[in-house]
Amino acid sequence: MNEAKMNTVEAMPDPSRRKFLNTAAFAGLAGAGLSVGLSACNKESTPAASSAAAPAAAPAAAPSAKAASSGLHTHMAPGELDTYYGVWSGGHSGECRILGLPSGREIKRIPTFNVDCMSGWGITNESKKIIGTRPDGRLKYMTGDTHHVHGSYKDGTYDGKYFWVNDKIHSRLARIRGDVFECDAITEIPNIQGFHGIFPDRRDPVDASINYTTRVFCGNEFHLPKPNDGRDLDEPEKYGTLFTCVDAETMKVRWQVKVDGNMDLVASSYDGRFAASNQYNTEGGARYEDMMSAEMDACVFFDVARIEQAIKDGKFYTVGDSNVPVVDGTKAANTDPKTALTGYVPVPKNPHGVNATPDGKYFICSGKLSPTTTTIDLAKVADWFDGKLDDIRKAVVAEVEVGLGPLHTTFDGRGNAFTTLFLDSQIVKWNIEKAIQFFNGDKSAQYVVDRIDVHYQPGHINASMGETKEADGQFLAVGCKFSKDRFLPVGPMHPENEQLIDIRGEKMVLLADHPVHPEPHDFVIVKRELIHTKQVCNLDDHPLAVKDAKDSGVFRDGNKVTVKIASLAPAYTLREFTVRQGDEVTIILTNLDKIEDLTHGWAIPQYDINFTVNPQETKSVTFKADKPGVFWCYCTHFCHALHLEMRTRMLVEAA
Ligand SMILES: [Cu+2]
Repeated sequence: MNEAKMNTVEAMPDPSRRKFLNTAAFAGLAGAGLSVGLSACNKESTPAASSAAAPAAAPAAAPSAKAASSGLHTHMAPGELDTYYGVWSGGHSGECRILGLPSGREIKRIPTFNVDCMSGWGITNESKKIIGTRPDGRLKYMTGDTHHVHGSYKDGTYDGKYFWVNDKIHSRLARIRGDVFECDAITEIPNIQGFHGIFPDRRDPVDASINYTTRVFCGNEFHLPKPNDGRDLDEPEKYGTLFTCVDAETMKVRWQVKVDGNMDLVASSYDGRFAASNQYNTEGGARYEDMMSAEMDACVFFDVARIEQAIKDGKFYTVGDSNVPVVDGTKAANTDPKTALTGYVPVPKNPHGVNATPDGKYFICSGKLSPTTTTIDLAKVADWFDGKLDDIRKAVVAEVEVGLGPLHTTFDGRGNAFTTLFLDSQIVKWNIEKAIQFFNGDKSAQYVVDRIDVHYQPGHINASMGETKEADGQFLAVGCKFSKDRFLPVGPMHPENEQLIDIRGEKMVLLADHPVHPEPHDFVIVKRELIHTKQVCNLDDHPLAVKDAKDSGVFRDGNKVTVKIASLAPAYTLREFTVRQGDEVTIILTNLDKIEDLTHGWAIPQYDINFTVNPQETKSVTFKADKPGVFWCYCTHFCHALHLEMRTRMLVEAA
């Protein structure tokens, strides 16, 4: 597998900094007795020291604390706006975030799979309907784990319409509207666990006139019994994984494909023909030790048009009580390329990450447990599916060593790739065409262009517009999983460190560290011209809107009481309202203010209610008035000089 030899242009980095490397990262692997694939270019044998460091007094300056000056404008003067939006996941916080870049300032949090008491997400009826409820009205899930954020495309670049993010815990896909940066739909995918990577398609594989996103592809890591209803509990050989396609507009699950192994990250081709996912655990192991014996796993390609034709032809089955059509995409069932729905391109070893180059030619997989990146030529993959290439492995046009623990790759649009090296705590910049030359036998081809230390243990990486054909090669952000000594110590929980790197020149320049609340996984960087937001809501978007102050009042139907209220700074339209103990109360609050940035809040003490309403927005809550007494409902969001006076008495008469 290692035709290539390490090809380095730079000496070892500052050894004083290296002492922070590989403690946590290597400790886990060493504990598992693993040395797989990690020897080829191990330049330093840092012992697996305990990550429990000495008590954290305020540290001296971190080893490479000197600010780099590359000329890239990252410090926004007061009032100055950023030139890019960063759309960030928030990991097991369950949320998403919007950053301004290149400053790195966090502008907004988007509650998604979490409950957020600022906005009322998970508290209002409208948000509960999106998240999903149990028969008793409680939220179906209170937790979520967002990993991957990707935007909708038109003509190979972002159209700013939607962003999608996965929830790994409960196998859900959420959609975020690009015009308000709020979640508007969540879909739970049936019969899978460990829903990991996602990627939207970039154009339609069948209808050439559709040059925008209509599908979102979803990878699936964990093997499960099918269906997972108590059968086959400890018979892992009967478990399986399903690759899923969700409709971008309706958010309904369109189809699933049974596959071998675990599907991790996802990419889609610019021509719309292929989706692909890096696959590990070819072994199909249910136990940790069983997942790493094979030297080769795969990058699995899905021929989207063929899959959809097979479903039209009735060649599908369903699983359990799901009515989603499932086709067989296992390797054994797809041996004839001319009819194959899937193609398994062998890649070493437990690969992680698959990324499409901005020119649309290649997908790049990282080795994770192999120090290599694998460059796959999409035209050759198409040749295999068309019966013109005898061995799909021949679609690999480069497989070169780049460093230890390669995970994710981004691009500058000038032919260079930037790959995170988790174990080396570095980013390696390498030239794709030179790597192909080197792999073809030209051992003088210097494909590694530069390396830079990051702090510490990087996961995802993305360059400005790097996932589009408009990759502009200005800067990249890298999500470092450990911040260690980079920020003031705040106790045992450390933030993560998002670092910003100038990639305009030959050499990368580290520009900034930013602490982030754990734990963002992935992000995209979108130039601001592509995002068009609405700053004031539309009154007509909510059917229950209280459109006129005169419509306010208390409306009783048996023990169901609807309280209609409007807010108009600095007062609510009702000064007080009365309900009875035992009533089911629905409060509908419309913010009639039309001025941008004039948001109001609504909190009810002891009833555990708080939410905000933006200008011209309507939200509602429903609760049982189970406690008699006086409850001052007040505005929680500063709105006016008389904000503190903005309140209403809820009188609950004892039964
Ligand atoms: Cu107010």
